[in-house]
Amino acid sequence: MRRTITFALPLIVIVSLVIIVFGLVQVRFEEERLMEDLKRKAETVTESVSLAAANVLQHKDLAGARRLVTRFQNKKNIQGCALYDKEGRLVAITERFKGWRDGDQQYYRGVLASGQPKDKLGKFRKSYVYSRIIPVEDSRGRPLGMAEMIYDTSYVFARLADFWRNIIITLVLLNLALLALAALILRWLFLPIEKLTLWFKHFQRGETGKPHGIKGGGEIGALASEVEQAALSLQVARKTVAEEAAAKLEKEDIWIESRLRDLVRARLGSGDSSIIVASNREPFIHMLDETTGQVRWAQPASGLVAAIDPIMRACGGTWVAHGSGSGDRQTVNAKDKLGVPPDDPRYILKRVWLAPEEADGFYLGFSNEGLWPLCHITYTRPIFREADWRMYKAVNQKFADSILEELPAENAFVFIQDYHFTLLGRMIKEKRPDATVALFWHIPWPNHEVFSICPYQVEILDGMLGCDLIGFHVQYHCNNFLETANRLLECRIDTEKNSVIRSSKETLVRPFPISIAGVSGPLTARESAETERVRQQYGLAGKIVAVGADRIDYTKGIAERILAVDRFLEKYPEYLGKFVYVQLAVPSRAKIKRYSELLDEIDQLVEKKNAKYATDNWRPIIYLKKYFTPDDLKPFYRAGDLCLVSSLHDGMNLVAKEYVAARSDLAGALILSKFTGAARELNDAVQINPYSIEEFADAIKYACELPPEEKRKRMENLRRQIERNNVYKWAGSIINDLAGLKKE
Ligand code: ADQ
Repeated sequence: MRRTITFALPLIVIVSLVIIVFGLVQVRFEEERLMEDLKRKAETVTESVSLAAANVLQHKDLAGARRLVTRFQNKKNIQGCALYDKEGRLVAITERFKGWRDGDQQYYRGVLASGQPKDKLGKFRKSYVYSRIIPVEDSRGRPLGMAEMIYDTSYVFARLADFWRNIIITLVLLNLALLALAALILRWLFLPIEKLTLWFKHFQRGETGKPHGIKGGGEIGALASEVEQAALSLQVARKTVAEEAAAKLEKEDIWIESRLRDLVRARLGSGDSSIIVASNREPFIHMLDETTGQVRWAQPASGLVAAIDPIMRACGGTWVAHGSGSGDRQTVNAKDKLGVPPDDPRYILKRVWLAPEEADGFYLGFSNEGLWPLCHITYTRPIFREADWRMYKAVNQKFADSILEELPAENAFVFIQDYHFTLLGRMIKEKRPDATVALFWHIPWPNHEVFSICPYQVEILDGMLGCDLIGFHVQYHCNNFLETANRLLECRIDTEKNSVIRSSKETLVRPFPISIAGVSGPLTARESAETERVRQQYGLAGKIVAVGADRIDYTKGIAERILAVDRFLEKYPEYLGKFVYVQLAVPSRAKIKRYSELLDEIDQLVEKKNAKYATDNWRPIIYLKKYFTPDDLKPFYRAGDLCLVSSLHDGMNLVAKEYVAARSDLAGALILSKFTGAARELNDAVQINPYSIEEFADAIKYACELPPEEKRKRMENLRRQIERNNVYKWAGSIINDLAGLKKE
């Protein structure tokens, strides 16, 4: 009933308003018409009475006057007549109006003095009355007195009341009819459509066995039958794809995009939308240009996005992330979703909205002022605020709720990214214990002593152990995690299986070194031209060029790099005028004090070192502080004879891999900090300790002077390593481990 009323309410309001306005106009019109009639009648009657009255008043015939006024006593409509002498005194009045305007001598004298008829609306006892009075004169125009007609106007109001009653009855009947109509439309049209939508929603989530329950023919029955047919075809197609994928998998052994897609279909089963990825950073951000009002999109500078986006492009599915762009809300549908990449949609991005105080507490505060410095050993003190922790928990819950809405009925697979969501695994499992949940930790995991300073250590570890699988980049971080769980939590460690068992729930802990999509093929003419353009634009032609590309973060060792370039030029002056270092750097987390201080520190350092060495046509450091698209970065990588990666601590570091991938010419040398996860795999890089500026400076010289053949060999090995261990293999290994786990 409530739905029917809600549905019919707008119509009822509109119809009622129209009828009421119409009624008001009609009543006003009717009232005016009735009063006009009455006045006309009063005018005629007073005129006719005045002749008889003249006679009676001239002869002071009191009996005649009484007879005259009594003639109006028995009229059907309540009316009366009064006669007055020339002083305005009452001579005779119809019986029922006795007491009429007693004492209102002034009024009568006024009429006598003006010699003009007068009419008036007024009240007599409880009735509304209308009166008309005219002066009576003899044949020579001398005043004899006055004659007055009085009418009870109650019948006018009675007529209007009748009118209103009819309008209200019409209104009630019409609204009842509208309600009945609404109930019929709902019953015959909307309820079946709603039923069908719900059925299809369940079907999409994998509940394919239920009937939709819509019976009967007609348009709705036909629609239901068509939808059922389409759903059936989809079900059959999905099964075929999964079987074909399983068959193909057995044949192939190289990890490429299509192999991963086949693996997902074969192992995770239920179709295109089976993977749900959760991360704080969204893979595509929409920004509103305030001046033009246009919305532009970009891919954020993030190693996580660089790694997961190719996987989602390959497998489809839904990526749930914080919608942080100023144009994000304008580009989603009613369910906060959009297809991405925006120019060629391959998977779904679902945006979760956070209020500024939520984003500050969860992202800037707890995640980046607390957990980030806690896990990176760079001697930046972590800050833990209770208010930030509360926001962190609330935002984890918000993401959990959003993800739970998306989970299919069966074969649900959630892949959580990073330190922003330590509690998410447990929250999802509480509602959907059947879901398979994996967490990948993109940053290092410190030893238990370091981690034990975190005031929320137990909640964090417990939240993470809600997952079925936790992945780190390297075995060393897995060991640190197992040791941390063992020391700080009530649990058992299975050293054979590398797993943690807590309250009879087992969580596997495994190393999965993340990577990029693969290496690029031989240079195209367009790519060579772009590289040349970059060389010309920045005056790099004929110079030895070193490049670095980073989010501006204190873990990346950017300042140490500049100091090393300074020491290199100081120690080996033969390179003055010949060596250029190009630093591409995009600011990040600039609202945090430590990051804004770092921005200033780098600005000043670059300025100081350039001032120290610059000549009229050369400066040693080119600092390009802005965002570059992945395609814009490549010509710089290709122009760089060296790439400098000097992180003080880094989970993996994808820039090192991107540089190697771009060097299909096999030229170029990679200088890589030994404190990156990448250093474990990229053995042919020139490895350095970035804290040792002297060693770093010497490594630059060493790399500059590597014989071309040696460079070539090293680059070949590096590229082979990346080609074999690409991001599809990374994702494939995680999915294989999870699928095995499901069987167990
Ligand atoms: P990040 O700390 O973001 O990633 P990294 O792996 O180096 O670090 O990735 C940075 C990404 O930003 C790269 O894809 C790079 O191309 C891009 N980038 C750098 N400079 C840029 C610029 N000026 N403009 C635009 N883009 C730029 C975290 C961990 C890493 C881990 C990744 C993946 O800290 O250790 O390797 O996740 O797991």
